[in-house]
Amino acid sequence: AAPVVPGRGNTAANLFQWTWNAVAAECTRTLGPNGYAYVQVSPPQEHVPGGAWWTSYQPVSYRLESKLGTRAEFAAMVDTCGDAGVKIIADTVINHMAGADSSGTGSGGSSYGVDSFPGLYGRNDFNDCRTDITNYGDRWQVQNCRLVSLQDLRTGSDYVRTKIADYMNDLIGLGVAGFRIDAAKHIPASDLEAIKARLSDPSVFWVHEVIGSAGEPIQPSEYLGSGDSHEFQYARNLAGYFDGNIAGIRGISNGLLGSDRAGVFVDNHDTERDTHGTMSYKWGAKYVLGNVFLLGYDYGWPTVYSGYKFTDRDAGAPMSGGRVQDASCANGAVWTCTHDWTEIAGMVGFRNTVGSAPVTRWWDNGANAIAFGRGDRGYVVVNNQASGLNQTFQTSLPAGTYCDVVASRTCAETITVDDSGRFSAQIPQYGALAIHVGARAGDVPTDPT
Ligand code: AAO
Repeated sequence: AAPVVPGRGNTAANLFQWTWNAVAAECTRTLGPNGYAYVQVSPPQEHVPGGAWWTSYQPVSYRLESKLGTRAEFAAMVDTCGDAGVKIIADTVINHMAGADSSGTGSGGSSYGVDSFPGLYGRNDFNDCRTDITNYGDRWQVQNCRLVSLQDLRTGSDYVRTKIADYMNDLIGLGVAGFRIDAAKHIPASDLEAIKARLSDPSVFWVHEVIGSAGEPIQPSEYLGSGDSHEFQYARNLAGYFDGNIAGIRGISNGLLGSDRAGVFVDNHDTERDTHGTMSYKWGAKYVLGNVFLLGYDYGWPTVYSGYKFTDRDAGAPMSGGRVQDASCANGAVWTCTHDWTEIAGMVGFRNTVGSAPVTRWWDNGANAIAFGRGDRGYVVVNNQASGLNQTFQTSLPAGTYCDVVASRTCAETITVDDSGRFSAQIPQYGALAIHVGARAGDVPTDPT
């Protein structure tokens, strides 16, 4: 898991395709106040031109000049977010460069083409296999051939390792605290370990994007030598429970990575678009409940995904003049702003308060409603039913009047826990409730200003 920041936990928000200026503003406006410890940003390096979101995943050079902002803007974002208590995790694309199907001028003015990244990489810096991966059952092919025609870097070479380490060291020098390693499955684990050893801070946090899939030879567990791995099966399991019934959701992590090594999310930018059997914002109320569970339960290191609305899989965020327009949560027609939904912001605070307290006092109705405590620190109820739930719950909480942090930010709804730790509540259909010792009536302002 990403290192815990005292008083703030380690929850991350992933602001997909947000510009550096917009991320900076959001750190101050919502991410810091909501209690996030990290924000994952889209790849910052120079990339191929075009309006699709995925140009971010075709590097042209390691200059920090992109549709998301300039180097100076990136540096300013790191500082502004740092002041708000939020550290940066950079999505880094180091498996490959641009696709072999295009050539031209990148977002920072560098020219590029097949085997040609002047001053950086030439033909010898790419693997000899020059065809596309067709069989994920073939380890050699997955790690030596091209992922969707992307020119595959020879990460076994000293020179390529140095260039990648230089890039990551540049980001560390700017204050970046962690990295998502894109397409890690396509790089031998030993190459990644060798690259990490060259960093100015070899203990910096890494999480590998390795889409675990039954029957494939390369699995997320193989990468634990250089960091954590994302656990895609968690997201698939989560969707399966919420689509069916959640009474058995305590088994969600059976057979998965250990909790301390698993990066978990309800969705990410790939899974919300491609067929992965996961939830997305298009699921509505169940998606909110999935996020409540993600943040309330004690498995894995959670990242809340926040992107933009789309119908066309390839469509990028709105652009003007070669740059993505600054995201704004006021523009709800475009940006989902999941990270600032009342329920989710409330659960980030919940997670920060309960910390590592174990799951206790489990309750379920054998169908589609569950509840559990986190030691004597908090209690959550999730009702995945099309009807309301009226129930009395036994908690380990001290008696008192608590704010339902899912219902409001202003303690507009309270829950009274009696001397024996019980409370009764009515939870709406497809609704949730969460209380914790960090938000009792009187603790939080009831006036939003
Ligand atoms: C674009 C165009 C291409 C063009 C290329 C070059 O779309 O037509 O050839 O440019 O000009 C993103 C986009 C791509 C885009 C690319 C470059 O998604 O559309 O290509 O940028 O601009 C594999 C990798 C995984 C990768 C994923 C997309 O293993 O690393 O494909 N994700 C990352 C990023 C992603 C990005 C890249 C990598 C490239 O997050 O956004 O691509 O930088 C199975 C395998 C997986 C495999 C998937 C998809 O997964 O196990 O390893 O992921 O297939 O091929 C169930 C199954 C599971 C299956 C999954 C998905 O969950 O259990 O096994 O479904 O089907």
